[in-house]
Amino acid sequence: MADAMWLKADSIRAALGETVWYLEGDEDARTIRVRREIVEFLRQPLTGNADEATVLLRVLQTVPGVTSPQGYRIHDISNGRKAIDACDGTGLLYGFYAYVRAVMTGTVCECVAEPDQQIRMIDHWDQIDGSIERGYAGESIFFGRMDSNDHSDFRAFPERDTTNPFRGDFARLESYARLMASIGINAVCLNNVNVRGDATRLIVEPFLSKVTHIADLFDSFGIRTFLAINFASPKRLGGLSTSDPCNQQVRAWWAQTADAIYRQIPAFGGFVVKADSEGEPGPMQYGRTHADGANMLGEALAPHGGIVIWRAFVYNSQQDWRDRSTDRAKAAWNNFKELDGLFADNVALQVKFGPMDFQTREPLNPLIGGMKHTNIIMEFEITAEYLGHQIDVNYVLPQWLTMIDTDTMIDGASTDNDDASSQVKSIIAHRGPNTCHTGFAAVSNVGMDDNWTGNALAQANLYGFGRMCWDNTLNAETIANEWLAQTFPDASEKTIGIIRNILLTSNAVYEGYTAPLGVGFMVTPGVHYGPSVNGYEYDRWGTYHFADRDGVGVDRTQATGSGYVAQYPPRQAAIYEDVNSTPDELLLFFHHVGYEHRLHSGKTVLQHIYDTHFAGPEAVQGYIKSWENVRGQVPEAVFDNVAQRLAQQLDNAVAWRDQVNTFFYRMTKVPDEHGRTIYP
Ligand code: GCW
Repeated sequence: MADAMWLKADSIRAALGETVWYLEGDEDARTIRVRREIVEFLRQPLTGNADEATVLLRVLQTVPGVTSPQGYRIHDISNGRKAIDACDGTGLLYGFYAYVRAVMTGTVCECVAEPDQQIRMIDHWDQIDGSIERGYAGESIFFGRMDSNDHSDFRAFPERDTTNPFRGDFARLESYARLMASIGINAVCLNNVNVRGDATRLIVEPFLSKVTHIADLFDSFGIRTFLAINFASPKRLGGLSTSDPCNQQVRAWWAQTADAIYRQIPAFGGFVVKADSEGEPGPMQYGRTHADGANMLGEALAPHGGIVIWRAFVYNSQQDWRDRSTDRAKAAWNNFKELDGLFADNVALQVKFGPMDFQTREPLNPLIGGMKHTNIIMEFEITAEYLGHQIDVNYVLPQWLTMIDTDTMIDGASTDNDDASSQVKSIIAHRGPNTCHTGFAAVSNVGMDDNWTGNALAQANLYGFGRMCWDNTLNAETIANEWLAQTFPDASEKTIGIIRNILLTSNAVYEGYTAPLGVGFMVTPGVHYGPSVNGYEYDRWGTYHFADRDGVGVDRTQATGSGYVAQYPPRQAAIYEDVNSTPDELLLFFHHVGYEHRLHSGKTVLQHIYDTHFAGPEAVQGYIKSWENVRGQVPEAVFDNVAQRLAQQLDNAVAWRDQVNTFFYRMTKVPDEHGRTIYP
């Protein structure tokens, strides 16, 4: 039986006490869902008489302060009785979960709430064989055989039924949809953006009918279902001789395909597209632009209100390390900047937060802020591809929140970092041509594992992503506290404090013992777990650190380097151009410096590397010790799971420490100032 994550019906019921609910509103899918949540999920009394109720849920024509169908107001009416009011069933649903959260976290108060980001999306990289690209928590919750999750090697089922790749575990999917709706997620893409083989057929029958069942369920939770598509579908599925986006037959094929999808799934969200990227087909094969490709799909979806989410993760993945003229970091800008303003209103460009690829530390992708006339969705990765595979504990909210608070410094905005108008979160929410089609998306970290996320503590990132999308002002500690209170409702303050401390320090610890100072990619190639300092150094992916006996880092300045810095607005570019004003944590991303170079911290680069790599395993040992103190305080399965992962994490941190320290010691022959062991 899968753990309920942060919504535990028994605990919620106990906390709600003698609540009697009353529900008034049109019987749309969301209102019906609220009714079912009360009656079936919480098993609480629902009365037909408003006077008998202690909590009233009402869909009203107007609600003071509420302007969006997603918004709600919670307020006292009389004698401790509460009302949750909304103008739409969707807002009512969010208000219901907000009320539950408030009760569980002891924060019930009067409030009016509306989401800060319009699109709050989870992207699954799930494959129809049940495996998940970059998944670390078992098989897909959507695809695969009902009984297959015990086998990590899906190839053990050569006879898998390819006519029905769906797992069909609707109890699991309902729990998942509930969890997502409770944190405000309103869009989910079911399948991997690398759409290969039979996955291409998800948009047509017979698979489409199966998608319909999932989409209907999700719709009742206010979640729109998206599918990732293969750009070459007209050729591969439609039997056409081309997939050229300017070809009339191709356009007609997409229009008919969209019509057929919407006949089945009126609330279908649209398509997610990875095109001309890492070997996937796209419009450039036909000499067309990304805008041609995206707009052609936009045209097919527009009559139905659907949107195209076009990914900006496009770069030359066949680079030659000998060629120093190319810099992968420049690729997204070079591919997309000139298309700004050319995308249709119902197209959003999905841009990874950094210019490379979800590393532990990257600067902001300059397209965010740089694309002024394009709807932008900022992409995060909850699944811990480069962040420890949900083996190493890594609560990443502190870093995500720093990113969305970053001042893009566009449009000559003041140097005041609080200038909301040029902050990332504000740019995304307010600057696209159609702000309904902007927001945040993140790659899912869930699977069929009992605890959903491999490491139970990794649930906090999923929870935190949703909360961050809804309310851009929350801080990492508040989010952690919310998650802890709901996930461990019976734990003592001391236990909560221990886990909170692990969570809040974990991201810095992980960053510290992996690739230093923003240089990135010292991971084992392919799997991306564990150290391999030179693993990607001579590879084709454009991921180099250029360490030699004198120094390390990538010169991306205009003066002497790749010129990437010039993609930023002048004020930001000036900061990164100068080695002295570049923040320490990004130093090696922007500059190639000597090992003796002094950081703002006062340490040399080399000593910093030694120190953070010695500190990593020590911190993990500290986690292991303090985790011992929560034995008996959290469910045994959680205790064992985290204890086992921490032991693995220690091995990993030690491997990183020794390989990275030895690498730099061999380069420099300079010992650690504190005489700690570095293997020669
Ligand atoms: O970093 C890469 C990942 C791929 C992923 C790709 C992408 C889905 O290693 O696994 O493919 O990013 O974002 O498209």
